[in-house]
Amino acid sequence: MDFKEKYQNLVEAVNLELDKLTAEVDCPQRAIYQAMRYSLMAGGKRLRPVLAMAVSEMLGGNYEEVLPFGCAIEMIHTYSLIHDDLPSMDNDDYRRGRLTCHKVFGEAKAILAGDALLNLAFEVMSDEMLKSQGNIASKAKAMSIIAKASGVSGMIGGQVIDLESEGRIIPAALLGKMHACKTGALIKAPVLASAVLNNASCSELEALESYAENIGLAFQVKDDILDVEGDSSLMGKPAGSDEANQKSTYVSIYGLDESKRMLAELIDKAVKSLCIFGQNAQFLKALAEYIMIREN
Ligand code: GRG
Repeated sequence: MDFKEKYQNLVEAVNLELDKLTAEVDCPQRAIYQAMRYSLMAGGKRLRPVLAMAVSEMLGGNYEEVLPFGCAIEMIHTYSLIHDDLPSMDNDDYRRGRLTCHKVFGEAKAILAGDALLNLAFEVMSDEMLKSQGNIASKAKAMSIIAKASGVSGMIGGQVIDLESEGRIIPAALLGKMHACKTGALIKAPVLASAVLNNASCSELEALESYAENIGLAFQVKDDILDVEGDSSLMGKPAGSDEANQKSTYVSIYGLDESKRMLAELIDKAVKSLCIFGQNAQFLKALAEYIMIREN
């Protein structure tokens, strides 16, 4: 099976599970399901759950066990997008090819839809623990990895550095820290959570940590490049927003050519990190290459 076909199969499994987990319930508060599903089911790349499932398969597990954790991360990711688009944050009108959640449902419901997705993520993971037979400890560890990656030492922390950096040029080290937290943490989380759920050894964990850190940073460098030279119709949101919001990015600090060189170097490092897994790492290696050439 080629890379695209395999990726698509995993995305379909994620979409089916997300659909089940957010099925609308007939109740007076049903409007919140509509707002949650509007953003969640809008067709993102599903990179984070796909990473969790691919790591599981590489380590000899099946992906069904990690799927709820991957879906929980996708819910957290979607909540961050809804809140990031709000007028008090980036004030964006388009996301995933459609109007942003607050543009359709109003600001109050968009805030609540984001909160509800964050909460649901933890409902899903704690339910998995309650269903568990023998491996409660590894599920608790996976949930802890995901909680920390989403919080003050991860995504929210990165967003705070981002907010405080607007309108000024920040040192390269702070830019690296900001992105490791804001974007990198939620890309590393599915890789490490899945490794823990599959009882990975110390050397496997170390290799996967290096892979995840390199693709996490590469993902952001590519995002900054796309914001300058990407096609808005493919990205589902307008390009040029970083410049409009006076953000420090890899491109604004290092320039376009150097950013592209850094991107290729990060992907090379990520691919090399997986050498201990031999042939079994083929899909994850191809996934790293895809991050470099993606158009959305
Ligand atoms: C508001 C709590 C809070 C956090 C915001 C992650 C984040 C912090 C904001 C998202 C905005 C953004 C453009 C982040 C940089 C890179 C990134 C995470 C892009 C979106 O991820 P993709 O490309 O999106 O995986 P899809 O739609 O494919 O899922």
